[in-house]
Amino acid sequence: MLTLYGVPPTRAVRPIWLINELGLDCEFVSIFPFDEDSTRAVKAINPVGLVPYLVDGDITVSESVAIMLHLAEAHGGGRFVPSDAADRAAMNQWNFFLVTEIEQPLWRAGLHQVIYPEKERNQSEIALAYRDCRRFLEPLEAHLDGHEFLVGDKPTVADFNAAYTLDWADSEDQLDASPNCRAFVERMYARPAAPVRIAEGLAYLDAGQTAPRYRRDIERTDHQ
Ligand SMILES: N[C@@H](CCC(=O)N[C@@H](CS)C(=O)NCC(=O)O)C(=O)O
Repeated sequence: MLTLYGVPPTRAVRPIWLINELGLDCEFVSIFPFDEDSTRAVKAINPVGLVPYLVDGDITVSESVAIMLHLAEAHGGGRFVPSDAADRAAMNQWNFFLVTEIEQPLWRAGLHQVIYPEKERNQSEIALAYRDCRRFLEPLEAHLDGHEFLVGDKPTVADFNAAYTLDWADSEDQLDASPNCRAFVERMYARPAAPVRIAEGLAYLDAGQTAPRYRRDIERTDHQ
């Protein structure tokens, strides 16, 4: 039995997407460390003190992309992780690139926008972080020119990671000069198993609700 701690639209979306795609049975525990009590609760579950966090029998995994890789490798039956060594290296290259060069500047901007105490926030840090993010969107934009997926002709873990990370960039208005990245996000989120997008998930959180796992749940609700 799988248990995933975390809540959309945080980085928990990455493993949720894999769980949806693979049709895995999983218990979801909504937990979001937004105050001292919930931070303590997260620490009690995961010594690293972060969610998302996966419990898979005796195996526990922290770090959203590591959780995705574990899900695909342990439960994917060969889906989403290429067997070819060169393709696997390319997938891992994109996975690390996405979290270190695209996500980290977005996170840095977010820390100075809303997370740090007001007196510690620095507007110039936000501008620099966005500049760093846009610099590394350029090679991704070029790579996606004519490529449906990041590696080969089938989706890998890197594509789900990229779609979430680029949706984050889009929600921060950083994709205006990256039409290929934007089209990629739209394509990936059109998949039936796609999770909630960041803007939609935030709207749920603002309303004090937990977003559904599937984007199509939202579409169904919208049409009711
Ligand atoms: N690199 C981690 C980052 C996860 C992360 O920062 N999670 C936040 C929630 S969105 C958290 O648990 N924060 C707890 C804290 O900072 O105390 C991942 O990708 O899983």
